[in-house]
Amino acid sequence: MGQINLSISTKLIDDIAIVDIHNAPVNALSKDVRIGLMEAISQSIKNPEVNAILLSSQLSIFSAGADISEFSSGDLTPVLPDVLHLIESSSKPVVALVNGGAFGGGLELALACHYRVSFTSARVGLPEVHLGILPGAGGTQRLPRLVGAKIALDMIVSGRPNAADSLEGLFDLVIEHSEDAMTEVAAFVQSIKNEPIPRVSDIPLSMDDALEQLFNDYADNIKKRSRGFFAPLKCIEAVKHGYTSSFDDGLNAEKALFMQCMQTPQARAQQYFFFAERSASHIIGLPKDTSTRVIASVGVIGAGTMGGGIAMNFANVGIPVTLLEQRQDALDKGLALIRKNYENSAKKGKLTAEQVEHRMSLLEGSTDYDSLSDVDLVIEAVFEKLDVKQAVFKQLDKVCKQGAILATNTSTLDINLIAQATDRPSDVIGLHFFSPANVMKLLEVVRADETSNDVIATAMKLAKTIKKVGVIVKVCFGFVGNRMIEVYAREANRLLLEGATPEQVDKVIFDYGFPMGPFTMGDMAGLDIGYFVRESRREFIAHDPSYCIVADQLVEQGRVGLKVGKGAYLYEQGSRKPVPDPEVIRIAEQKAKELGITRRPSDEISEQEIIERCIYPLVNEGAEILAEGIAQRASDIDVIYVYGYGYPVYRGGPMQYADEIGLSHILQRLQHYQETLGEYGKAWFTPSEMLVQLVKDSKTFASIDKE
Ligand code: 3H9
Repeated sequence: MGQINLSISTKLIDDIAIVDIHNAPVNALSKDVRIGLMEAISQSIKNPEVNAILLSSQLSIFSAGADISEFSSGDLTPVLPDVLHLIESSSKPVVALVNGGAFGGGLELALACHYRVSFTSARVGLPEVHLGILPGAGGTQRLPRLVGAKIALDMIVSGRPNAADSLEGLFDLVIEHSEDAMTEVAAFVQSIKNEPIPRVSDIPLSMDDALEQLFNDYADNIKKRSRGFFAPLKCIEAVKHGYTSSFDDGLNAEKALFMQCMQTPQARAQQYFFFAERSASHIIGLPKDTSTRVIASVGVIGAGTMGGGIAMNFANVGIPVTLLEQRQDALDKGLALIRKNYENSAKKGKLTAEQVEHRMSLLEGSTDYDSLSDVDLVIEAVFEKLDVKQAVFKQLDKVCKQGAILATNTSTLDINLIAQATDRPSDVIGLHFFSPANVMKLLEVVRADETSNDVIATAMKLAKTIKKVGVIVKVCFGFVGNRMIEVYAREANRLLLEGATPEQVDKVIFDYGFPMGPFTMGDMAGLDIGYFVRESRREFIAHDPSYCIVADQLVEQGRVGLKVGKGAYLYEQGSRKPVPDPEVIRIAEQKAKELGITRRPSDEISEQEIIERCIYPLVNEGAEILAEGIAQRASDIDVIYVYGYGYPVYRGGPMQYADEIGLSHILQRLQHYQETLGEYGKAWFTPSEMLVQLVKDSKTFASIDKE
C-alpha cells in the first residue's frame, strides 16, 4: 500500500483498500492513471489483508473521463476497457465513491465497479457525443442494464449530465456530503464485503417490439435534431446492439463503432473545439493573478431588442439591472418585450411564474442618466453611429462612479474613438453580444488600446457568470466576427449577380451545416442592418461597384427582410418560411447587365463552387485577422464562428475546416478565383500572406496556435 505513481495512491483502512485518484485538475484517466489503477487493483486483489476495494478521488470531481488530449497521440495502452475488465472481474468487491462529477470514461469506470455510492451533489453523464464519438469503455452496454434503454439513450445521445440522485438504478447508495459521509461509506463497504459479487455485465438484456419501436423512433427523431452529425446515430446503434447480442459481443460492437467515429473529421473537429473553447479564456500576456472588479449591478442603455436581451442575461443570474431609455414609452415597450420573452419561456416550462416575477423585479427602468451613478458596469446598446455613442460615453463619464466599467455593444465602430470621449479610457471596453443577446453564447470582448488588464479580466470572468463564452479580440472594423461575415455576405451576393439563386446558395450552406443560408439569415436579421454598415464605409468598398448591389437595391425598395414580409425572399403574412421571388432574380439580371457581369445558368454554379466562394474567403480573412493580431489564435476565430454565427461545430470552425481539408488546397482555390474572376477576383481573392507562408512552411493554423 502507498503511492503507486503520481496519480494513484492506496491505503488500507481495516480490511478495505482505498484506491485514490489524484490527477488534477479533473482526474482525466490519463496513461499514468490507467497504469496506476491496474497496479493498485491487482495488488489489492493479491493482498490477503484486503476484503474490499473502495475507488475514490482526492479531488472534488470523481473523473472527467478519458484524457482527450491523448486521443491524437496514438499510445493509449493500457486501454481503458482493459482496466475496467480487470476491475469488473476482480474476485474482491470494488465500490466506486462518486463524490463529484463522473463523466464519460469516469462514469464508465464507476459502471464497471460492483457497487456505486454517490453524493447527492454529484453530476454524471456520458458526454462523448460532443466529442464526435460514443462511450467506448462499456458505457453503451452497462448503462442501459442499470437505468433502462430510454434513460440510457437520453444520456448517451444528448451527452447532457444528470444529477446522481435523479437516476434510479444507477447507484446503490446516494448520501448527503456531510461530515459523517465517510463513516456511512465505510459501513456500506463493510456491509457488502462478504456478499456475492454483482456484475453489471451479468444483467440480461433482450429486445422486444416496444424496444424496437423505441430505437426506431429515437433514430428518426435524432436524424432531424442532429442534422449532419455522425456520432448520435452511432450511439443509438451501439446501445441497440446490447439488446440483440451478448455483453461481450455488445462490447465488441461498441469498440468498432467507437473506432469508426474516432476516425472521422467530425471527431477531430469536435475534440479540437473542446480545447479551443477552453483556450479562449486564456489571455496571452495577462498575468494569472490580475485582480477583477466586483460587478454587483449593471446599467444597460437602450431598451430595444439588443439592450433588452443584454439586460436579461444579468437578471437571469440575479444581477440587478437599470435599463435606461430616452423616452418612457420606449422603456415601457422594452420592458414589456422582456416580460413577454420570460413568459414565453414559462409557457415552455423553462421558468416558473415566480422566476419570471423575480427576474422582472431585478429590472428597473429609468429615463435619467443619474440613475447610473452607482452601477458597477454600464453597457450601451444605442444606435450604431459613432457620434451618438460618443455622446453617450461623454454623459457616462460625468455620471458614473470611479471604477465603473464603461462598455459598448458596438459591432463595428472604433472603440478607441469611443473611449476618447471619456477621461477614463482605461475603463472602456467592448462587449459585443450577438442577437438574440439572451440566447447566443458568444461574447466578443473587445480590448481597446488603453483598456486596463483588470477591466479585461473582469469582462472575461463576467462572460462566464452570465454563461457566455468570452473571446478576446482587438479593435478593427467589425472585430473578428462581423469583419469576416462581410466577406461571406459579399460573396453570396456576388454569386447572385453571376447567376445563382438565393435558395440555391442557402441550400448549399444549409447542407454544409449552418442553421440557415446567408440570404435567409440576412432577411431574418434585417437587410437594413448590413446596409447601414455599408453606408458607413462606402469609401472602402467603392472600388467594387458590384459589392452587395442586389442587397442595396432591395433595401432601397423597402424590402428589408422578414419584418416587412419581403427581402431576398417573400414571406406570407405571419409566416417565416422564405418563398423564392422572381423579382430578386430580375434585379440581379439587371444589375449584372449594368455592370457587364457575365451570368451563368444557375445549374452551372456547382455546390463546390458555392462552398469555395463563401467559406474559403472566410479562412483568408481569418488569416489576415491573425496576422494583424486582432485575434489571439486561430482557434479563437473558430469559437467566435461556432458560437456567434452557427458554423457547424462538427467542422470545428473555418480555421479548423481549412486545416482539415488542407491549406494548400485553400490557397490554390483562392488563386484560381483570383485569376478567373477578373477585376473582382483581383480585388477580393488575393491570398493572405500568412496563408501563403503557412503553405510554404507546411504548417497549419493549429500548429501556429501551439507555437
Ligand atoms: C471518454 O471518456 C472516452 C471514453 O468513453 C472511452 C475511452 C476509451 N481530458 O472544462 P474546464 C481540462 S472521452 C483532458 O475548464 P470546468 C480542460 O481542458 C471524455 N483534459 O473545467 C481544462 O484545461 P485548461 C469524456 C480535460 O470545471 C481543465 O481540464 N468526458 C478533460 O468548467 C479544466 O476544465 C468529457 O467530455 C478531459 N477529459 O468543467 C468531459 N476535461 O485549464 C470533458 C477537462 O488547460 N470535461 N479537461 O484549459 C468537461 O466537460 C469539463 O471539463 C468538466 C469540468 C465538466 C469536467
